[in-house]
Formats: sequence, structure tokens, C-alpha cells
Amino acid sequence: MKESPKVIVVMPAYNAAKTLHMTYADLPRDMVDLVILVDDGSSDETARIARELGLELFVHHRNYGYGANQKTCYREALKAGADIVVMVHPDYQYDPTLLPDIVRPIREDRADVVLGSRLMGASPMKQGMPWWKFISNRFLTELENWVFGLSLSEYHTGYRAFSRQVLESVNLQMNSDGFIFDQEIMAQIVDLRMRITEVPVPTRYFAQASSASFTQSSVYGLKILWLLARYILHRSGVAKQRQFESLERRYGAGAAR
Ligand SMILES: Nc1nc2c(ncn2[C@@H]2O[C@H](COP(=O)(O)OP(=O)(O)O)[C@@H](O)[C@H]2O)c(=O)[nH]1
Ligand SMILES: [Mg+2]
Repeated sequence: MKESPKVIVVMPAYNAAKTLHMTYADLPRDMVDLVILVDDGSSDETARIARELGLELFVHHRNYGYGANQKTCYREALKAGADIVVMVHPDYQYDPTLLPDIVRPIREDRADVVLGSRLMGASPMKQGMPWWKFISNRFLTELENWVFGLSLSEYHTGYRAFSRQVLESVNLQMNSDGFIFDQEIMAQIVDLRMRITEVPVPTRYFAQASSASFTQSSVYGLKILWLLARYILHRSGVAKQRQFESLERRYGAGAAR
């Protein structure tokens, strides 16, 4: 890693007008070279506020979804020359002041991907996570750990940092435009044997911080099961999935390492 890597924060935004200001104000600006916000066709003032704050703004002309939003975020961050890309949700759910902790393992070349985990510290339920989200998070995490052969504390966080190499290697375009994107990129990263580290972050739950209903979360859970099934088929060689294969020859099954 370079002496002073270029750190770019990306914010996938959808109706984040009420929380964008707070989120941006808490970012340790001396550590961040650029903040990119992608507005996914919000119906509120998100774009106007982003412009006022002087963020690098990209606007989808309609709502394409959370995954599509991240695709634009990473494309633009790479284009802008990022060495490290940190996703920070503009809904103020994850504490932006912890950015140095999230970036450090990549700067020190101890990791390629860093996840801010809400399940490493104090009880997430005491901090407001609904009990059914907590239980399904635990269950899916154990299942994903088993399939991926890892021992992470959660896969469902939206606070993530990636090295440039990761984002150049995974086949982002083959991923979903919806919320399952977050799990698909993890499966790709695991298949490429990238180094994943976790750092503890507190959980915050309030009206604007979370919109996923019980039904949406259940559908999400089922989509994860389907993803894991496809991953097992891929990994065992029964049915290779292009989605999980690296775009870079250095990584994955064909790599000479
Ligand atoms: N719901 C939704 N969120 C989006 C979309 N595009 C980007 N996002 C952002 O994705 C983040 C996660 O959504 P959220 O409802 O907070 O999910 P949760 O915190 O996991 O319950 C938020 O910061 C949104 O601003 C979209 O199309 N739909
Ligand atoms: Mg949220």
C-alpha cells in the first residue's frame, strides 16, 4: 500500500435528506480525499443537500436499487483514482467518526476488505436492533460462515472498506441491483481468497436508519439461501458460476500463486 493512499468515501443514497448533513459532518475530513454521493432517484432533497455540501454527486434518473447504486459508487470511485473505498450509508446508521478504524487494516496491508461489525461489541438488541433482525442475522451469519469457511460475526453490515484491487477484481456488473448485492460481493471476495477483517462498530436504530420491513427481510433471507446454494455448486465444481470468477487473472481458481 502507498505511503498516503487515496481514500474515497462513497454514499449510496436514497431519500437521505434528513440524515445526510449529520453523516457528512461526522466524517473525519482530514482522512478523506473525496466524498462521492450517488442519489438513486430520491424524491426528497438529497441531491440538493449533497450539492450544497460540495459532494461529488451522481444522480440516477430513477430508483434502480441499492445494488445498482453501489455499482455506480464503485465505478466512480475507481475512476477518481481511489486506493481505498469506504461505503458509508448516508442514513447515519453507522458512526462516520470510526472511519480511521475501518481504513487502518487496509492501510497497514493486513486486509483487503474491512467490515464494521455491529455484533462484536455491546448487545445490538440493547442498542435498538429489532429482535427478529438480530435472530435472522445470527442464523444467516452462522450459515454463511459454514459455507464460506470463515468465522465472521456478521455479513449484513453496510459499513465496509475495500482496497482498489478488490473492486477491480470482482465482477460487480454480474451482481444484483437490489439489497442482495451486499452478500454477492462477499461471496465473490471469499472465492477470490481476499483477506477480510472486522472492526467493532455500534448499532444505531431509529426511524430513518432502517426501512427494511419483516417481509422484505424474509425475502432477503431466502435470496441469501439461494446465493449460498449457487456458491456451493460453484465451489464444488458441479456448476461453475461466472459471477464468482475474478476479472483479474491473479485471483481465484486459475491464479498462479
Ligand atoms: N431502501 C433503499 N435504500 C437505498 C436504495 N439505494 C440506496 N439506498 C441506501 O441504502 C442504505 C440501506 O438502506 P436501509 O433502508 O437503511 O437498510 P437497513 O439499514 O439495512 O435496514 C440507505 O443508506 C439508503 O440510503 C434503494 O433503492 N432503496
Ligand atoms: Mg440503514
